[in-house]
Formats: sequence, C-alpha cells, structure tokens
Amino acid sequence: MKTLKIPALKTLIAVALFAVSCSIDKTVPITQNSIIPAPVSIVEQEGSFTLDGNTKIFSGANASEISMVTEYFKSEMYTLTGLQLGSSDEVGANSIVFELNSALGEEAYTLDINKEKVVLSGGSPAGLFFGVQTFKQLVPAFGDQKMSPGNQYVLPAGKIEDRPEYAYRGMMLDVARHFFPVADVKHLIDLLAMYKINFLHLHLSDDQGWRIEIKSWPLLTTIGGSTQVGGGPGGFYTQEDYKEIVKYAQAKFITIVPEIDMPGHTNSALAAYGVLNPGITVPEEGALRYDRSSLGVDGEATPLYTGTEVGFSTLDTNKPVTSQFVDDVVRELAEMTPGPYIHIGGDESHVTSMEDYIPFIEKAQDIVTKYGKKSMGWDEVAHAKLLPSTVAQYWSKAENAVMAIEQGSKVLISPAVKAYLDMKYDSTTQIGYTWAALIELDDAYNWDPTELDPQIKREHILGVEAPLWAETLRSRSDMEFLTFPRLPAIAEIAWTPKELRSWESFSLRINRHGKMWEAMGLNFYKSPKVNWE
Ligand code: TNX
Repeated sequence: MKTLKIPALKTLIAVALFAVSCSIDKTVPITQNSIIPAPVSIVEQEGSFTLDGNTKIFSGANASEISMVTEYFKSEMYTLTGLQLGSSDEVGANSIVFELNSALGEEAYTLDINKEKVVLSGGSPAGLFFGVQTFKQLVPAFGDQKMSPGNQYVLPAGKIEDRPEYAYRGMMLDVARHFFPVADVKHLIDLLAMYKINFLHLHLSDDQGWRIEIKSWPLLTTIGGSTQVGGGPGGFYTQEDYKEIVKYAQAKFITIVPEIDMPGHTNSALAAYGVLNPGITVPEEGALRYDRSSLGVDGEATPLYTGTEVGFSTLDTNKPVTSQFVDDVVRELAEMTPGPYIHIGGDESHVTSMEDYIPFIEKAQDIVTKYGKKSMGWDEVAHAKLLPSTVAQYWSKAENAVMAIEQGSKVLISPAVKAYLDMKYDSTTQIGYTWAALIELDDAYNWDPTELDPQIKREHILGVEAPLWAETLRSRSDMEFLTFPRLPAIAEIAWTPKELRSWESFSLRINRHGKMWEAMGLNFYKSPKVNWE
C-alpha cells in the first residue's frame, strides 16, 4: 500500500473540511437561487426556514378545493427529501400555509418564506401548483439529494411574486413518426410540470402512423397505426389510454391539445381507407416531391409509409365521405378532450391545390366549432378565412402569421429556427435534423417572440410552443436528449418577461438542474455553453 505524502494529506484534509462546511450551510440567498423559469420578483428577507419532519401543512378554508395541490406537494417533498409531511388544522411555528387569493391572477402565486412559516398564495389551484414548483427548486435537496443527512433542509427567507408572461406555454410531441407509449408521455408530463409548461400538444397522426383510436373508423389504428418510420410495430392509444393521459396531465395543470394533421400528412389514413384517397402514390425516397403526375388510383388504399418524406399525401377534399370522416374524427376527439383546442394541422399540403385546401380548412374549422372547440392550425391555415378564435401556429412563415393576425386570430410562436427541439445542437449531434438550423442552448434561449417580425406584436401572441418531431427518435432517452436542456430555455421565454431574462444568469442556474437530472437518470445534452459542475 502506498503511504500518503504530507502535501497530499493536507489537500485531503482541506477537501474534507470544505465538504463538511458545505453540508452545514449551503443556503444561498434567495436572490441567488436557481429557479427556472426565473420569477418576476424576488426580495430577500432576514433568516431562513427549516423544513423537517415536524413541518406541517395548513390549508384552512380552501382545504378541499386545493387538496389536489397539497397532496401533490406532500408526495413531491417525500420524493425529494424523504420527509413525510403531515397536515395541521392550525398555523403554528414550522407551518407551510396554502391559500387561495382571488386578488392574484389565475396562474399567479406569491411565496413568502420566513423563519416561522412559509405562506404560498395562489390565484387558483394552478397558481399554487406553479408555486410548488418554485418551492421545490428552493429546497437544498433539489439537485443535491445527499446533502442533508439530518433530514433538515434550510431554505433562504424571502418573498417571491410571480406570474406568467404568456398564457400558453407548450411543448409538442410527435407520436406519429415514432410511437411513444403512455408511460413515456406521462414521464414527459412530469418533466414539463417542473418548468410550468401548461399545454402538451400531441401530434397524433401523420403519413407514417395514426395513433388515436377512432371507434367509427376502426382501421385508422389497426392498419394506419401498425407501423412507423423505419418499419416496426408502431402502436396507438386506445380511447381509454388517451383519457388516462388527459387525466394525468390535468393533475399537473397541463392541457392536452390533440392534433389530427389534415388534409396533407394523411398517408396512414389513406392506407386504412382508400375511399379518402384522391389518387396519389407514395414517392420513392428522394424522388421529385410534390409531383401530381405520379397520382395513384382514385379510391384505392395507399401502401403504408415508413420513410421520412413530407408533403406527398392528401385527403380527397371534394368527396362528401371526407367531410363525414373529419366530422367523426373531430367529434370523437372533442368528446374525450376537456381542453379548448383541437389542432387540425394544415401544414405542407403540397399536393392539395389551393382551391381544394382553402374550403377544406374552413370546413374543418366549422366542424371543430360545432363540437364546442377552438381550432389550431400550422401557419399555412392563414390562407383560409379564419375565425377569430382560431390560433395559427407560426413555425415557418412570418407572412402567414401576419395574415392570421390581420384576420383577428392569435398566434402561437414556434419558429423552427429557434424553437424546434428536433434540430441538432451542433454538427456532431447523433439524432435530429438540420434543415432549419443548428440550435445550441444559447440559441434556444436568446430570442423573444415579439422580435421575430415587426408586425407580430405582444398583443397578438397567445404563447410559445417547442415542437419535438420524431422522425429520428427511437426511445424515451432520445426524447429526453433533444428536450433537455432546451425545453427549460423555451419555458423561461414563455414565463419570464423579456427584461428579466439573461443568458448569463440562465446558464448559471441551469447547472443545478443538470445535477437534478443526473440524479433522476435523465439523458440530457451537456451543452459546452454551460459550465456543468
Ligand atoms: C416540418 S413543422 C414539419 C414536420 C416535420 C418537421 C421535421 C411542420 C408543421 N411540418 O412534418 O416532422 O418539419 O423537422
């Protein structure tokens, strides 16, 4: 055995002492926290609050209305700290008070931490839920599970006042190109909740797969859902599965936005029901795209498609049976979707003529209205006459977004060059695409929805959404890798007012989240733009 030299021993002692002093007091002032998205206002106060086994939850008059949040809080605290917090029917020393305050905006909250107690006030249960996310990130165990062996967690005193800049803070997951089982979607929902994301848009159909059971058109899933990009079994959600996702998301204050992409991106439906097909063959990979001279046979089912071309399929927009199809699909979707939106797609319908495209979109929009929902569509839908309640999702062309605004619609901001999570981080990234841009973490962070086009102003913008297309994703781990750490960057753009955001601060704060993700076993991209400890 080697003997330690004196200098080495000294270093060892120094390191040990440092480690001890860290575990005694690692409380950083609340103003130097790592909260993402950054809150609107933080004021430091004297002292600290100690969370321990005796801390009690008090929820007074609103107890039953907010029990969903207090129960969630308890279970999150247990996972994070091992503490099993009880409830109390009076406020004592060492209490965490949950209360509703109607003077606050619906999604707003305040968090007041002082020596005796913590008071979390929310404008609604959703506001309280977002406050819980902030609280969690202030607990020293966040990102540092082994830090407090005595099960005492010292939180810095201070007052946070917070509310979102945008009402819609979203992510989209493409489950059509590669199917993701219910468990993966739930896992994603857990992660989104941490960053105060409140909408999850599911891209449920595309050329390669139809992923949602429609009882009146059963072959959509049995045939249309039977494969995916690269072949393989594909898959689909039964209506029960879908309702389970919706319910799971609701418990985390996330609204599901289901998308059926139409009239293009529909090969999986055409493969199931030839009657919907005006007659267009699937092109060879790399063949000349959008060539109507290669039309297949009217009314005949197309072969299933497992490639990655886009823009070659369309529903036959002129047949009454197609209207019936859209009506049935939207009706069944609306029945199991409590949220306000049904997304009708409308992108890249390159083989649908404009004469066919425009009335089709208008019709689909009317059907969505008939079933009590509002439409969303990719920015191309602005060529049609939009209802003011329809939301246009800006992904490609600012001029389309402006056309929608001129019709009185709101826009959802998802520019491919900034917000697409399926773009590679740099040229060495193993999965993802490059067609829009390479998007490093700082690129994903350093932009603002109001600075994309002079005609797209704050009042026109409903919110921000980060889409994750899945042509190149084969697993949950791939999904995680492209989503983290860029999703938190987009979440901060959507939540935190522009003047309070800075890359310098974000790049420091994200480090602690990286530690948390490591502890959770998440596969995230260690961007060289961040000094990960
Ligand atoms: C464009 S974005 C598409 C998708 C692809 C994506 C790949 C949009 C509305 N359409 O069909 O999956 O690019 O990045």
